[in-house]
Amino acid sequence: MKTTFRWFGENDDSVPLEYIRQIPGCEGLMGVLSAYRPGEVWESDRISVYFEKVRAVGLKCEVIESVNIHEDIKLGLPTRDRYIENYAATLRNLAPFGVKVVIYNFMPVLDWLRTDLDRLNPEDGSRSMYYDDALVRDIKPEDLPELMLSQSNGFSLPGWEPERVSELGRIMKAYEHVTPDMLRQNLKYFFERIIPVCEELGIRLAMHPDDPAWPIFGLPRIAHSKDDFDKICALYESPANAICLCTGSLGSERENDVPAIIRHFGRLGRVACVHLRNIKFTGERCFRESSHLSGDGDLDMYEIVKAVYESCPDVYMRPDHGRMIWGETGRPGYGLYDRALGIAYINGLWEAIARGDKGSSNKV
Ligand SMILES: [Mn+2]
Repeated sequence: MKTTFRWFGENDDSVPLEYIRQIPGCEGLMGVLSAYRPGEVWESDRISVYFEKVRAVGLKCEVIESVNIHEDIKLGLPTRDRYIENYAATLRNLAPFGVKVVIYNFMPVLDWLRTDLDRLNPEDGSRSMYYDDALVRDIKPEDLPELMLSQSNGFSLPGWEPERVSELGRIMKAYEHVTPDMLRQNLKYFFERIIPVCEELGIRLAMHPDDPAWPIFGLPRIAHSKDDFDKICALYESPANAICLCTGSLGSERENDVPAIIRHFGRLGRVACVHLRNIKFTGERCFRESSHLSGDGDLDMYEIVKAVYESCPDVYMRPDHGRMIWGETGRPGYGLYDRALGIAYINGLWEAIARGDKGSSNKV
C-alpha cells in the first residue's frame, strides 16, 4: 500500500506541502489541478509547475484525481469525439511526469453531494460533512450550487465549479431520456477510444464510485454497487480499466459489503487505488463523515484494510474526507489534522495485519 494525501495546489489548499511531508508514512500525493474545467486539455506547463513544487519537498505524485469527463461524452453527443481527443491529450501530457493512475467519475451533472459541509458534532465539538436524503428530496436541483458553495469557506469544490453549475438546468434536461443502459453504452464508447491510449502510456484509469451510492434527482447513475462495477469492468477487459475504491461512497449504501467488494475486485486486479474514510449513519440515507476509527463510524476499517492487504496490497491509498478538529478551518473535508490521524491509524492497522500475517516482527 502506497500512502498518499490529496493536495489541491498552492493557492487552493489550506495545507502546506511541507506539512504533508511530515505525516508519518506519507510518501506521495494524489494530485489535482483544479484550474481546469471538464473537456479542457491540461497543459504541460501547468502540470510541470505543480510537479516541481511537489518534488521540491521530496514527495511523489503518481496519481492524479478529478480529470473530469465532459457531459457530452456521458450524454453520447456527436461532439463527444472532440472531448475524448482532449482527454487523451491530457493523459499524454500527464504521462511524462510519471503519472500511473488517473481518477475520474461518470456521474451525470452532479458530482459528490452533501447537504451540510460543516456540521457541528455536539458530542465533541468537531465538525463534519453531512448528508440527509430527506433534504435532498425537498430541494430543487437549481438550489444545490448555493447550498454547496455557500459553505465552502471560499474554496472551489471539485465537481462544483461555478462555470459548470451555471448550466445545471439545461444539462439536467438533456438527461431526461438517458437510461442507465444508455449511460453505460456511452461509457463503453469512451473506453474503446481511451483505454488503448492508457495502455500505450502505462496509465490506469480508475473510476470513483457514485457519492452517495444511489441515483439522485432522477439522474441515471451506474457506479454504486458490486454489480455495477462488474458491468463496468466487462465493458472493456483491461487492467487499465480500473477502480478507485472509495469506502465512504460505496459504504453510504448499507447493502454494500465494502470489504467483500474490495476483495472481489482486488483479486481481479481491477483496484488501482483506494480512498479510505468512515461514515456514521444517523438515519435512513442519512450519515455524517466520522473519524477513520472503526469505533467512530459504521464501516469496519480493520476488515477494509485487511481486504486491501489480502487482495490488492500494492494499491495507492489516501485518507478521504476528514473532520475539522482542533479549531482548523479550510476546504471542507480536506483539513490536515484529521486526515493525518487517519493515515497514522490506517498504517497502524496495516502494520498489525502484516506482522500478524508473517508471524514475525519484520518492519513493514
Ligand atoms: Mn472518495
